[in-house]
Amino acid sequence: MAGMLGEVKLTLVQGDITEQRVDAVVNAANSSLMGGGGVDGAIHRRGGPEILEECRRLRAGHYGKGLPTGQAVATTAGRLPARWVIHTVGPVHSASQDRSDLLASCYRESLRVADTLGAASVAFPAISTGIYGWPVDDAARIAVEAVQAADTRVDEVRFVLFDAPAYAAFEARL
Ligand code: AR6
Repeated sequence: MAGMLGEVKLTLVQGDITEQRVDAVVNAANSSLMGGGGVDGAIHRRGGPEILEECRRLRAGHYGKGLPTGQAVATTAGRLPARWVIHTVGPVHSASQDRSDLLASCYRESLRVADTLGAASVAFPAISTGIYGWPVDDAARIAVEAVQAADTRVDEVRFVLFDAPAYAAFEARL
């Protein structure tokens, strides 16, 4: 499914983010930037060791304390069919605290980094909806609103949803 969201072409795909032919794929990382499960695991597995090498250099430099939640940083995409991986750290869902703005910030900051790279197409997973426990309906609302509100030169934003319920949640928001 595809449509326009302001000036941005928005595409929904059910599938694996590591297979996307786009300029940049976004990784649902953690602050350590040292890999993990879910999307993060898949990206490092298929992208190969070059990505982790660059993450290590980031940790040795500007990101000595790790990448803060809601921020984003780019590395090579290694062997993936994309040019860059933009790593962002979603918030862990909390029932007692509203962390929505941190989740929106992941989308905003990833698009800002994409602009600095000159990336025209960017694929996002449903950040925070796996291990970090965010209910997918709410995460879809936040993601779509954040992309809609973003001031970006990116032409195409692709949401890549792993399963049918996540796809349906995003479809309902468009
Ligand atoms: N392609 C697209 N979507 C996927 C893929 C894939 N290959 N694999 C899983 N998903 P998660 P989070 C979906 O857990 O919640 C890691 O350990 C998945 O079904 O990857 O932000 C990191 O290192 C879910 O809908 O990310 C962090 O520690 C969505 O992607 C932590 O997990 C996000 O699930 C981040 O947790």
